[in-house]
Amino acid sequence: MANQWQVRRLAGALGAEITGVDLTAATATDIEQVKELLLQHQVVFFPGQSMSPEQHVEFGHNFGELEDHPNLKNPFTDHPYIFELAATRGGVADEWHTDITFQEQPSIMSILHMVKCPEFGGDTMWTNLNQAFAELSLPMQQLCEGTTALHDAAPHSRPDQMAIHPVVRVHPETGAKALYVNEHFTRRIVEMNATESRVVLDYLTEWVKNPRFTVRYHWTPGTIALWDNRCTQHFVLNDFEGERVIQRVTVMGDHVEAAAEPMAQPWVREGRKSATSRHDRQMRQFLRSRDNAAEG
Ligand SMILES: O=C(O)CCC(=O)C(=O)O
Repeated sequence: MANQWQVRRLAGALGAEITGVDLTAATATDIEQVKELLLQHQVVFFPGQSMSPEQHVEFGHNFGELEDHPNLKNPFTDHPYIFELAATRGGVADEWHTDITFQEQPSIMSILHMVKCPEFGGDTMWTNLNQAFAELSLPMQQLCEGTTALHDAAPHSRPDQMAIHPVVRVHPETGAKALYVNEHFTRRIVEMNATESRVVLDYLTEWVKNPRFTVRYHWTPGTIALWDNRCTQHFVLNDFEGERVIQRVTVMGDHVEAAAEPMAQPWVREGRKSATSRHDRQMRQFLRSRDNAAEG
């Protein structure tokens, strides 16, 4: 590395802390280096940056198209492209997730500015979804590669916002396969019946939490973190008193590439409707609207 950056790896699975750089003065070469470090470590932290919202957004533009949060409103800051969470307004993301997977083209990466945080508690964890996939048994890998899953925005009271993505995706830059289901937004394995889907999804969304796949970061105010949504999930520890405020810019436009074709058609319940048909209603509605849209 030609410059004076210090890179400290934080865990076996993923994560690095980087010092010796001022991101508000980043050159094109610096940005390329940040991108390389992100591919290598999946989540990177730059403490002591303290960007203004304008600087944060400007920095974000180096990585692609930005988008405001589609559903959630900011508590304090009124800035296009900044998404803000404050603990006093219920803004603690304490369920494992990848950002915005209920959209057809979800987020490529997110850039978080830790504005205010408690002295202790409120750490965030990330998990490496490439490793989570690689360490599944071969039969389980094959099952996952041959299936797709329905995601929705029910946590934002918008279950009508849905997308289907492969359960295993291929990273467009590294080529690595990632397990792409999360407990916050993923509802149903499309090719399985509701009971099977529940069991498999419960298993996979627990599996990704294996501590060996994770890194846990303790924040200081002014830290900038970047994470790759194509191969990670994250989770905030809700174990603190007082205020914690984050601002995020979100780089959009991800094209989710499947590792393989689905091994079966979407599951359709045979026979007459019954009390249990309700478990299939949401998926049926989504498939119908998708088919109608395809027919024009
Ligand atoms: O507050 C954090 O540390 C992470 C926030 C989060 O989960 C998100 O921006 O999606």
